[in-house]
Amino acid sequence: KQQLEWWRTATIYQIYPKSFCDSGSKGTGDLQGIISKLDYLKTLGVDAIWLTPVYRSPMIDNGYDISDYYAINPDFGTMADFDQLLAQAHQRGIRVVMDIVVNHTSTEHIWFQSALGDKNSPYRDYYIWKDPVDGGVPNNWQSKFGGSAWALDPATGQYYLHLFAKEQADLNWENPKVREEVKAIIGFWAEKGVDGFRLDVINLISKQQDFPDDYQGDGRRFYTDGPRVHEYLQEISEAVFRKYGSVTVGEMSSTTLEHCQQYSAPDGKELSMVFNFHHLKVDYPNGDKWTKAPFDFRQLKSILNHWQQGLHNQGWGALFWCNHDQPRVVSRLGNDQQYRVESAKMLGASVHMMQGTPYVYQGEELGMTNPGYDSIDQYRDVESINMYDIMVNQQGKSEAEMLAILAQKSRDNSRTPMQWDDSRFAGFSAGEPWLAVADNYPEINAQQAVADEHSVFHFYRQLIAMRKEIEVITTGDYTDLMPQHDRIFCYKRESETQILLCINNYYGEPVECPLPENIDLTTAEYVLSNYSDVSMQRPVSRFTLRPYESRIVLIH
Ligand code: TEU
Repeated sequence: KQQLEWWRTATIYQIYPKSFCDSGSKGTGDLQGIISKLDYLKTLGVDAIWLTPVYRSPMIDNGYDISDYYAINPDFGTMADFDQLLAQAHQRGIRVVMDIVVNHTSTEHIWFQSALGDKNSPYRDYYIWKDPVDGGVPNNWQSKFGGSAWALDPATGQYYLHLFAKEQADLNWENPKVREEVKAIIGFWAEKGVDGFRLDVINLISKQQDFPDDYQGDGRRFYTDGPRVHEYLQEISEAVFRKYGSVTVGEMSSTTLEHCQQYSAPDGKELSMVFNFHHLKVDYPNGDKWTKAPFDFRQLKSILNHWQQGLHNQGWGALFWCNHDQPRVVSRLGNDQQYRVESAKMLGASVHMMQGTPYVYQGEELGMTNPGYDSIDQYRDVESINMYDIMVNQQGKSEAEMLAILAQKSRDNSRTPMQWDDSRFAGFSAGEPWLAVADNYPEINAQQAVADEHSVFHFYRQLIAMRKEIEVITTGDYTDLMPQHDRIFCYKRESETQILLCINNYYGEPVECPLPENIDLTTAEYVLSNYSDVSMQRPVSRFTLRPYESRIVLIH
């Protein structure tokens, strides 16, 4: 049997350095702070850490606007600090994955600074410039942060494309010099010993070259999974990823299963695995993120099922609920009050027993919650502030309504400082944090969790360990046993030698659970549950699931 690549049985921990740990009193996290927490991560049992960008940046989009790909942002420390982090992680058997943002650069990058205002700059063609149309923007594409996707270069009268903030100018991947620059950047970090790369919105890099108006949407269909994206990825993979044996995960915005089967095909011609976000839009009524709404449970299961079946033996998915762009999952899909611990564990079990590579976002292993901010002054995220301005100041939505939407949907929900202990500022920093700590840090923090064997932390530690011990989790096929049930998510994993059932009540009321009669439980055992009295029981076909109860059954 072919030797499985390490990342097929691994769990990767996402660190948002600005909010992880401050070694001093700046109020923002840094690399030395991460080094000080590597033993905590070793205890959790994660195999790798993914750092969101720590390169030099004006921090308009918290590092996703890079002004120098070869330098560390002094806010986070020095290159010597980075080298120390890499060495200290490797000493503990923890690999390091870096974030590569090459769909766009900061407008403070020297390439853009040279190109701006000078059509003859050797870097002008690194970006996407268009003449005005009817005296205005070249087409009607919208930025994902609100407003037009075009900004004017007054000196030349041309516009440049920015799919995100106007300070994030899209690179022109049609230009082979841009592709050579990208290979050099990734090669520099791979040569230092970085073990892999998370590729930011990498499926947006190929734009349809006639840049047509979009009369059915915001323009994304003319650049998402674009005409040459697979060609570009194969070129970079051939030149760098396969040369260094890097693990790679592509962040695929608004993508399709078919494209993701090609992006993450077992032949390794493009990437190791993909992030897709369809399952995280089931509380976006009509696809609109900026509406307060409950999530659609059946749609959630249908999407998870579609991707599990679609990638089995045809690709490889990242399994995740949380990241630095998403609200805290226990507040979003669970119950962050009466059943916070039970629902956080149940949600963890739901994805960790699937096929793919799980990603744990900092604080998810503690059951950290949304902070519930009640003033726009508490927010820092460029997207949230832009949308507040558009919806309140331009569209006239009430401030109270917009604050309720932000409290549910803002990206800052997951960016609150990591809660380490019950000391001031939750042990995150010795100074006032850049973003307010959630009020519940005295009860919800790592120190308390590590000391409590029934904490979410130790439940996640067991999930991570199970992936290495129970082979069917990695290789088995996937079947949803109750796709129509409106409260239970129950799926089966099956290989030649094992069957595993993952049974989850997604709601706060008890519910009868009728397992299919054809499942033989004679040799079955409960291997994990979020209710401590389950492990001594023998699995049966009919039982009651308590609020947010999760049971994992193994049949040998
Ligand atoms: O995110 C891209 C992306 O699809 C999301 O940002 C989404 O569009 C956004 O959250 C609006 O809902 C990546 C990074 O993860 C994000 O932090 C950056 O802001 C973005 O790219 C631009 O680099």
